Amino acid sequence: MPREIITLQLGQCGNQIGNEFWKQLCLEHGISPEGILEDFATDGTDRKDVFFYQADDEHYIPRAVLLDLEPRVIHGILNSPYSNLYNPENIYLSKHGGGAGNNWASGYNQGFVLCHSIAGGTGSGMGSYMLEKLNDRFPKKLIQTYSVFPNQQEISDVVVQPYNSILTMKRLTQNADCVVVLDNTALNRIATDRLHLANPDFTQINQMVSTIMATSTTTLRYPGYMNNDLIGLIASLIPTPRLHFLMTGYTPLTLTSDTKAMNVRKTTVLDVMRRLLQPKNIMVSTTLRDRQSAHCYISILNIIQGEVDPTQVHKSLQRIRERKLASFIPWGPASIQVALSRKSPYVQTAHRVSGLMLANHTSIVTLFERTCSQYDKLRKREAFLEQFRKEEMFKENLDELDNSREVVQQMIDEYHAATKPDYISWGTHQGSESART
Ligand SMILES: Nc1nc2c(ncn2[C@@H]2O[C@H](COP(=O)(O)OP(=O)(O)OP(=O)(O)O)[C@@H](O)[C@H]2O)c(=O)[nH]1
Ligand SMILES: [Mg+2]
Repeated sequence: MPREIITLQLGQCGNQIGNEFWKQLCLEHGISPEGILEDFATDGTDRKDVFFYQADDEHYIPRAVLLDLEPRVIHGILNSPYSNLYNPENIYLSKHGGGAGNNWASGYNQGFVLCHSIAGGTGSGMGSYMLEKLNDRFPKKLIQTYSVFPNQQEISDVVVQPYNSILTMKRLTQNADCVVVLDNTALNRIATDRLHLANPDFTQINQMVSTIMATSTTTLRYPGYMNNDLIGLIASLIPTPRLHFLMTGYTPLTLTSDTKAMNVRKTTVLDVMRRLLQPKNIMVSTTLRDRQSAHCYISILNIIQGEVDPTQVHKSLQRIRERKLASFIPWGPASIQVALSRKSPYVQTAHRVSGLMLANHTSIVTLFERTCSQYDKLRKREAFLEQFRKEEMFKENLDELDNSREVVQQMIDEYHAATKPDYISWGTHQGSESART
């Protein structure tokens, strides 16, 4: 039964984080930068075929499509040791190449992963277009994204960032099944506070990103007894379709370039699960409480790797419940799932146990609300709209912007509603309203 995943990398950010992801996957599966299986890795029981396919000469090629409207980043990849890893037919550097989607999509079975930023032009605009097209053409396929949100503490030279973000967030709401939110604000904070980097650059930030991406896919690549397909993984985290924006946490964090081991004394399953619940380890900048809502978890999936005694897992979950270390939605059962995952035998780590948390938490809206308020300020002043008005979609009017803002607001409202006990009936109310119109 095929369970392949196609990765689409769009724009600078999408291609940079995508490339880091493939480097990490090559390391974990014992594949050289040229795609050749290393001698030490020939009898592995991992699933290389989820993300790679084999050419006629057996060398491994990522199922990745690289797209950008400017050549610099992709040229960089093609001038790196990984230049021969990718299938050159799947690299598109111009608008005209982007439409030839047929050859890579047909025949593959499980789903799509899209890597992009929401704030630039290519990853957000072309990413939105791809999301709509994939949804149209493959309505039953799962679409997951890794979406990078801009650093809100940084003055951007892209003045239209809030417009781009809102337009993209509409598509992420309507056309993706699952969005893993990667928040540059939080990633920078973690790099500064936890990794003690004075001025973190994208290479360092992207190492964290690739750790998250690689770990979130380990259960697919190293099959165990649960969560070894994308659908199962997502179904457990997303109980209602629109609340599909996930935050992540990882511990212990180290940089691969860092030779000094982390100053964590010991790592047990309980330590790891407790640390994952601490706001300082969460890679999205949110406020856990605000005027409208006491935010809470909708669901949690912890992927734990390393030397784990399964009985410890049960004890840890009990401890978390007893001590109320996490608050959960009032309309359903507290859902913390734990997947114990094998890890690559070829990559050495300093810690006995490590963990990734994928969490569906209502406080993600505080990030979206900040984006909306930036948007509202610009929109009210009608600032920087000339470039938009030149494009077909905005020639007549700016309805698409206003509509996108509404779609994002409805999604935000639903997250707030999910903090309340009567969320289930809020859902029916919305449903009957849309049925009437
Ligand atoms: N984490 C991370 N963020 C990035 C990276 N490169 C760019 N960004 C963020 O992405 C946003 C800018 O989008 P880009 O990906 O550069 O733009 P693009 O998709 O190439 O679109 P163009 O405007 O057409 O160049 C900003 O918020 C940047 O902070 C990266 O390698 N890693
Ligand atoms: Mg670019």
